[in-house]
Amino acid sequence: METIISRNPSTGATLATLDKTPVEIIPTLLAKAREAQKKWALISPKDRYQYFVNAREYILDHLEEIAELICKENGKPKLEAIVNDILPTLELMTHYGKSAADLLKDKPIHMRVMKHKKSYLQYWPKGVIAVIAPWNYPFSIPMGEIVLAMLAGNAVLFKPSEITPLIGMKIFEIFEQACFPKDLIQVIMGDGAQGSALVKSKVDKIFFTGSVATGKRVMASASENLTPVILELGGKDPMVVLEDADLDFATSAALWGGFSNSGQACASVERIIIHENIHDKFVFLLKEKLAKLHHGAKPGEGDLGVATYEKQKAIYEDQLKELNPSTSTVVTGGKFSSDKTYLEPTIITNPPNSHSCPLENMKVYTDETFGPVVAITTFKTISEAVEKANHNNYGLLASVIAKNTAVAETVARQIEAGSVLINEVIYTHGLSETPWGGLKDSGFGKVHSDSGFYEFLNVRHIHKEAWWAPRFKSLWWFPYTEHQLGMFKYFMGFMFRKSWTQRLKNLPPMISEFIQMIKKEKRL
Ligand code: TXE
Repeated sequence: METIISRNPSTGATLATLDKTPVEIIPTLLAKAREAQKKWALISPKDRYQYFVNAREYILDHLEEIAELICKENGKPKLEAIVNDILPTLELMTHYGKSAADLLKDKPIHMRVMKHKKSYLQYWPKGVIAVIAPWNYPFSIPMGEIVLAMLAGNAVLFKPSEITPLIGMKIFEIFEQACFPKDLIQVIMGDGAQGSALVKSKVDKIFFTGSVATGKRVMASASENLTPVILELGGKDPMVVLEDADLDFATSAALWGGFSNSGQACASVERIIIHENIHDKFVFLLKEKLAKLHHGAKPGEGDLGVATYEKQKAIYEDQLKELNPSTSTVVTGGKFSSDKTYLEPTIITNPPNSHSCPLENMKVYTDETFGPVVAITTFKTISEAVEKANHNNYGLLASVIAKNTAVAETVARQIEAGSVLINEVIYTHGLSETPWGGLKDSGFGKVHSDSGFYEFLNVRHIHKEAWWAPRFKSLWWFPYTEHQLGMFKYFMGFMFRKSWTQRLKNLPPMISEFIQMIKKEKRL
């Protein structure tokens, strides 16, 4: 049997060797999931929530163990494992566990004209959802989708990243220990081969988080079965710092935005676009604060983690080798640690007094780094800041830092991104109620929020007579006649003319045509 190896990125040590799921059994897993889903869909949302209460208890009882596993397999500090991965998952289980019943209720549609009819929307689960997850937030990203999928009444086939398979197994174990019905969630262990087979397997919807290149492959392959997809891809997220910004606040925001999770977040601050008058002071302060952060001696300790995925290092090398002193200044960092487990946190900026902004033509400024690197450039006017923020293929998240929040908001409202945070960075993926998802190369569709919840549901429009309305044959049914045609022409004049006098003029002939139509023509 083929295997994948889980490694500790801080030490390189092998943590476990796991069997890959043979691709030929994926149809069987899907069939089992379908059976489990049918029964699960019959359980009320309130009763489904009780399962999540059990899952929450299990997570809290095993908090240390889960957090340590995340640190060991992903290489992030323990505080990040607890605060960024586990805490948002507990809140999501709670918020949507409680609100699912309301969200799943039928929703009436108010109609302007057809008052004698009633319309409403009825929601029902999609069926079996494929969740294909990355390694950077190996707990909170897949949990965000698995939890909502199951609360909405679906079963899940979950493929964790091959870089963090043990955390994938732990997620499965949580639901197993919380006594969720058998086969409601199943794990498919493996890499691109298993991911690709899952995409082709006729699941009912695919939630993919990962790189742009793989996202495009997933979408192309899903089109064979017309399987709907949600793509959560990368980012090159800008932070715009306006001239009035408090520099202590702004640099602390940039520090956490750029270097938490070792910069391995699609929402990391990778570009800083700062007013030229405050650039030098900002860079000085940011460097000073960065020097105070440290890597832990053991996995989970310290402020900074390591590079989770070996292959990311080649991207860092490629982007850094393009830099030279005439085009860009490496303020700090730019080298790998002696044991090569991480890139030193790196600040890059334009050379002093550079007005041509050459940095903006370089990969470190245009392409996703997904590492502990921030690239700084300056602006003179607000429109220039907006233009620079938008001059990128990605559009996931952006931040605006300023004292005057009204001005910050005018900037925010012009930035091409799925979320723009004013005086905040990154963190809204951790909120249950707010939507997450980008545009341009960052993908499409929303996760989290009520919009994200409805992504897991089919919607059926039911149309019927109002309880008080007499039943009659609709006026546009056969046969087609002169009086019928006349009546509809006057009806349009009555409904849509600009002036009320004109409208009222259409009323008598409309009624007359209607009476003649009813009296003289036998409706079929
Ligand atoms: O992603 P991949 P990787 C981006 C970021 C980073 C890059 C590398 O740009 O540099 O991804 O991460 C599975 N059909 N983000 O290489 O390869 C794969 O096994 C179906 C952004 O891990 O796209 C894994 O489970 N699935 C992101 C998942 O897809 C396939 C977070 C992602 O793998 C597949 C992480 C295929 N053909 C990385 N091939 C974010 N937006 O948060 C692979 N997979």
